[in-house]
Amino acid sequence: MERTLILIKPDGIQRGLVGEVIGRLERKSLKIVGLKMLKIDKETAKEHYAHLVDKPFYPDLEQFMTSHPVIALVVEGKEAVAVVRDMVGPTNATKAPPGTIRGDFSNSTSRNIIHASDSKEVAEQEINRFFKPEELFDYSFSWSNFLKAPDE
Ligand code: IDP
Ligand code: MG
Repeated sequence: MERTLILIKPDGIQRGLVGEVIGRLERKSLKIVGLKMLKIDKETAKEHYAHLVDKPFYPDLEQFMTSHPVIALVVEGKEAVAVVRDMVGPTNATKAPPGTIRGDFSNSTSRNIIHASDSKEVAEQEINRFFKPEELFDYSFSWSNFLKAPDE
């Protein structure tokens, strides 16, 4: 099973879309194996967005991503990296198709609700960047055990 890292960015939290985003991931049969709220420090932002530090919009991106909390999630499932990227849609939300998270909820390139790892290799690095091993959970539920649970 594959794992990928998701960040619900400050605009997603501010606009009340945390439940919507997590609900979509759950309904796609992606399993939440890690979840927390955190504030990203500038050093971590530079590492996470290393491919963008020379861009003119980087100062705004760093300021935005480090001035407010984000929600970080690790989800697990079949082809999770590609499946989640498809659910997220393209970076420029103005061009993102309806049905994608960015397409449905944003009309902006910089304030586009969500981050998701873009390859398996990057997913592994990003999961390690934001989660300690003990913050990730390996679990499964058995329906028959639920039925056996004592109610009184
Ligand atoms: P991604 O989030 O779709 O993977 P990246 O190219 O990795 O896209 O860019 C990371 C983030 O940087 C974007 O989600 C967006 O918030 C911001 N960003 C990327 N390109 C631009 C731009 O041209 N203008 C403003 N912000 C940008
Ligand atoms: Mg990216």
